[in-house]
Amino acid sequence: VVTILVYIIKDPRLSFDHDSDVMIPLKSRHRNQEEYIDKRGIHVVVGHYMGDDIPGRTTPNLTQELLNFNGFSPRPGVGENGEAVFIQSFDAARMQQLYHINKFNLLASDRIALNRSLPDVRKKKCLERKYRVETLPTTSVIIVFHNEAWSTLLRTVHSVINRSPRRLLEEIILVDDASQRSFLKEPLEEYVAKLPVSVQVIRSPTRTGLIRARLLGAQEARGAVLTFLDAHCEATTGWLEPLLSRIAEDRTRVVCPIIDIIHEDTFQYVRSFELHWGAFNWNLHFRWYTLGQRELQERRKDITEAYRTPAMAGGLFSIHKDYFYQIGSYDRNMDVWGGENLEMSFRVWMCGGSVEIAPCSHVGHVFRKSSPYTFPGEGGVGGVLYRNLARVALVWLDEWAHFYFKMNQDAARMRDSVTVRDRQMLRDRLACHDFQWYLDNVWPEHFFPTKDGSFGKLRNKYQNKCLQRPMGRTIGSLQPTGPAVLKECVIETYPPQAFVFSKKGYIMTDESVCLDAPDSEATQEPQVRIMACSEYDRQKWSYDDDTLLLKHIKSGLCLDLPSKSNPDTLSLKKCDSYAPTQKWVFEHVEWI
Ligand code: LR7
Ligand code: MN
Repeated sequence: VVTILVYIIKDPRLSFDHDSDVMIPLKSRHRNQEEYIDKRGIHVVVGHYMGDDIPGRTTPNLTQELLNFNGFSPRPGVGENGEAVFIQSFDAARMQQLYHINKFNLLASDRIALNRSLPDVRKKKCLERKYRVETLPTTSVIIVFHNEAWSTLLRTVHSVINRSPRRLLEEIILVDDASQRSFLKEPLEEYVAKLPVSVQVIRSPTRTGLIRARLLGAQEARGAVLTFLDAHCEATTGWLEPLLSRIAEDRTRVVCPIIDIIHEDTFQYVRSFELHWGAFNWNLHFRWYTLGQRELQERRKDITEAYRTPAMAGGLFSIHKDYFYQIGSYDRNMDVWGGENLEMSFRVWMCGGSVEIAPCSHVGHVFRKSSPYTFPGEGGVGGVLYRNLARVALVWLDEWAHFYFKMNQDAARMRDSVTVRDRQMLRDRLACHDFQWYLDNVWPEHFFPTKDGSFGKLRNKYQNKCLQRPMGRTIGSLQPTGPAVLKECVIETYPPQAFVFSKKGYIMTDESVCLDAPDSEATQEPQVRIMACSEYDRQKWSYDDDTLLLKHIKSGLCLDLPSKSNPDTLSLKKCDSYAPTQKWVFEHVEWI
């Protein structure tokens, strides 16, 4: 369950670093918890409480009373300026108990003011940009939620009210997707009635999922633009103008902010990277990857300019209301969670619009490692998610739908249980481009097989084993990089042993990792590894069908078995067409 729901998440450069506060580290009693005495002499416990990991606490003790308890009690100064909140050891048990409710540190969130201050994380250049507010369209901010915490939901609302020009903020629409918490009923309505901006609460009588909940909200919206946010966000200064001004220039743009990180343990506001865009892997799971070459070039000219992205994360974006309906709103047959972000990204791109990121707009989001709510529907979380993704594939992926189902047994099982006629008709009606066009034009850096590259296994003739990429991409880790190793060939389609040999000479596989070796000048014995695809020459290879040699173009050396001095990874040696260890067979795998 956990891995399915994981999105980016941690770039080591971003991970929360509290070393600077540490005076005396202490040995913690729990695996996922750090304790120390800080500079002020206070005993600090930093929880990384991932619920079930805590020994002796496999079943969270969540009583109805606890779930309905709104413990919100802010303490002056806590978390101001986006700073981290530390919970002291005498509150650790409470923190642990509350963590399970929303899968973030609720106790920390409840101690932070609803209108806390945040740093202005924008690049200096962004401050020089002037927007003519009177010329921008108004927006309705739509926030859907299911059993959200009081403090995170209302901090989202307050941050929007406090940091949006009043003229532009038509209203806020809260859509309650059948929450069961009593404080989200009348108390919420009473609270929002006193706010200086119109805030409506719309209730779905039954659990409908975030996709249909957003449609309910959109239906009531009066603003010219719809701006969607998750229910645990914080908007920073100047967030709205960059989004609306792009849409004012061109209604067919769907614009996302930079999504910063609100740390799930400390609620620290952590600025996120700007050199990434959104895309997806062979499982159709959303990923952040390094920006494409074209966009990197463009950004050198002006770092404040919005840039294109192949896909959006899904939760935070603005879209013109008329365009939202013109382009087919959402697929209302998608349930609960997942897939709608790629569905909308493909649809918008392929049917004439664009999806982009405005780097001067920053909004924080609480990223969690697991989901706190149920996934009603057959098959639980997997069933729901893969039914949604099967719909995406069947409507938008053309030949690659076949590839998708081949690589993903979970999705393949759902294939026959979904009907997508209405969405296919929409695609016809809008006369959209095909997926080939999308790959060529929107995401030329992709690592999917195409008709003019080869796709298959790379078998070493001497050892009779196959190249395999490093495994796993566990929670918080980045792309699966590491040594290039040979493993027993798996007969069936096995994604870790499937490689695309592109026309440009890259040998790449899922998660955008490539066979890589440094230039010969760089080291005595060049190391072959699987690294993030970079489009550098060091990742270019050429294969000779006759000699079966696989040559690293930059060094002029050939791929060989590991050497004695470096037994853990493949090596490059002087090319020798008589050397049996240098013979590679590229075994074609059918993907269409
Ligand atoms: O049944 C549900 N009903 C709901 O109203 C399930 C969820 N929801 C609400 C929920 O309370 C929350 O406000 O929908 C919102 C999104 O749910 P999350 O916060 O559990 O989702 P997420 O942040 O894990 O997931 C990302 O992908 C989702 C795929 O369906 C949605 O597009 C989310 O909006 C999206 N979030 C973001 O894009 C924030 C940045 C994440 C990244 C990368
Ligand atoms: Mn979210």
